[in-house]
Formats: sequence, structure tokens, C-alpha cells
Amino acid sequence: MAMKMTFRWYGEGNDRIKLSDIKQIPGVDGIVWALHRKMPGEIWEKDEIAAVKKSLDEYGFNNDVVESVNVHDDIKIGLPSRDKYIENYITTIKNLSEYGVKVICYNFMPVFDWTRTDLFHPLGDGSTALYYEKDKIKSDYRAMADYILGFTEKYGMSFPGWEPERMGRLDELFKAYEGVDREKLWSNLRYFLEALMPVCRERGVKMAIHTDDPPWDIFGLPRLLVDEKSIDRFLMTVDDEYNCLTLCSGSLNANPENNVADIARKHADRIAFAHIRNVKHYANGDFSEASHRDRDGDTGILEILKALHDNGYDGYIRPDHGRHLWDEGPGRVRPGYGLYDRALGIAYMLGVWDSLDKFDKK
Ligand SMILES: [Mn+2]
Repeated sequence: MAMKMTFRWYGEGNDRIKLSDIKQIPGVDGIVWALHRKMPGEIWEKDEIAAVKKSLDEYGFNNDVVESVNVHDDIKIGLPSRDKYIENYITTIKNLSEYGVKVICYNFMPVFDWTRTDLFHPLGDGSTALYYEKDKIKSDYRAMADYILGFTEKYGMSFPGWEPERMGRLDELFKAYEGVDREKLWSNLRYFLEALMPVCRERGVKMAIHTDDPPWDIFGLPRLLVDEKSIDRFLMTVDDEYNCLTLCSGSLNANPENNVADIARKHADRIAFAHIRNVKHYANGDFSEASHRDRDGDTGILEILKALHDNGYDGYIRPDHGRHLWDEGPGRVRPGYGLYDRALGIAYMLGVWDSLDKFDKK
């Protein structure tokens, strides 16, 4: 079994990139997809899933990986209503499995999904990338949310995890999370996964949690999947081959102390999906995303790929975010999800992988 390369695509009418463009990138086996108009907690219906599968089939892409089926806040908070939303989630897993889905990527971050302070930060060579300025994420969550939401409104885009409907209730959400400390959040995550595991086993669907981005608490909200120790805890808490990780190299390495290759080596058998992205660190704690080339950042892309390869990794990989190149300015591209740099990232990763296959036989 070989590693399977994938490419994230936001769907017909929701992504400027066409499946026919992606088809021209060498080595892409599958599309990482989602029903992006679904609110967390809603059931994904069979006919909706079938329609996406059909469009991917036409290009010979597999639909094995979904990113994301978002988790309703009531589940993360641990409200009595969580059982109803967990039932819905289970129905969605069953529906997805009927159309061949094998991995569901999700996250368990309170209130905010990924967080950045500049979506088009100039890198000095004419390209731009996502950027995190540490000083801007101190106490005023409203200012950060306004920046991201202002962008989505201006360009008519919605981002996963940044649904304007949810963000409109920010103060209310923060209040609802008030009693949820780190241990409570761990136990709510465990409750959720233990409810899901029987159906995952029965249907052959792996739940692959995305590591938190960035990997530290923000605005007083706890984050769980932040380093090697917490990942150990997560995998032991629900020790089931269907309870897996989405190893996101860029998220983890936003903390320069995280050695992503070590984590990949240690848990290769529980990684169902890998997001490969390079990060460049600045002394003051800011970070910028960078090209996939190992030496353009500090994440250790070569070490990570070798760690996966050495351990016979046969899961899914995708280039995570890319820079915005050539004509990919604001309004013309989803931040982080342009065509060109992700295609270059795939070429780089496959170059490394093919070389390891050929010259580094174990
Ligand atoms: Mn990621």
C-alpha cells in the first residue's frame, strides 16, 4: 500500500479551482471535500453526498477523505442537547460510509477554528502567505474576528469554522464556554468519541482529529491537541484504531518546540491523514507560512516525510496551505488555498517520496 496524495477542493460553485485543473497536477489520487454549506450538527444527506461523489468520479478522483464534518458547540460544551447532535453525527458517518468515505477530519477547538492576523502577508518575492502576529492575539477576540469576517464579507467567501451565523453570536459563545476548562473539554471529547467508535468500527471509518491551530490557548479558551504529550494522551484516552490523528505539520510547528517528525515516527500507525505545510518562525513568536521546500521554513518537511515513509505510511497526504502566487491576490483565491503553490508542494513532496521509494529501501 502506498501513500495517497490528495488535494482539498471547496466544491462546485464554491471554489474557483476546477477539478479539471487539479487533474493536471501529477500524482493526485483523491479530493478532500465537504458539504461546506452544512451547519455544525446538521445531517449530511445521502443524495447530497452522492452528487459530490459523482462529480469526483468523472475525473477518477477518490472521495475517501472528508474535511470537515464540524462538531456542534453543544458537544464541546457538554450540554444535555449533545446527545441529539451526536446522533446526527452518527447518521452522517453512516451516510458517508455508504459512499466509500474512509476518513473524517474534524477538530475540537472551542469557538475559533484556525486563527491568523494577516491573510496576505508579503514574503518579499512577490508572493503572499498567511501570517500570525502574536501581539495581535492577546485579549480582543472581537478585533480578530472582525478582520477575518470583514474579509469573508468583502469577497463573498465563507471559511469553514468561521460561519458568520456562529460568529454573530461570539459573546454568547464565549459565555457558554465559561465553565469548560481543559479537563472538562477532554472529558467532552472522550464522551463524543466513545459514542462514535462502535459505528466507526462497523463502517470502517476513521475519525482523524486535526491538531489545534495554533497549538496553544487563545483568548482564555483551552486547546487540547498541542504537543507530543497531549497527542499521547489523546490516543491513549480512546485507544482504538479508528480514533486517529490528522497530523498537521504547520499547526504543530507553530510552536517551534514541537518536533513534528518525532510525533510522526511515534504515531505513524494512528495517523490517518497528514497535512504538510512549512512554517517560518520569527524571534518574537510571530510566524509565517512558507513554501514546501524544506529550507524555506523551520518545520522539517524532509524529516517528516522520511519519518512517515520509514514507517510504511499508507494513509492520505495533502499539501496544507500554500502561498498565493502570480495572479492569486485577495478576492481571487481562498486564503491559503490557491492552485499554484499547492501544486508545487505536491511536486516537491512526491519528488521526496519517490526518491525515498527508489533509493531508501528498507
Ligand atoms: Mn492543517
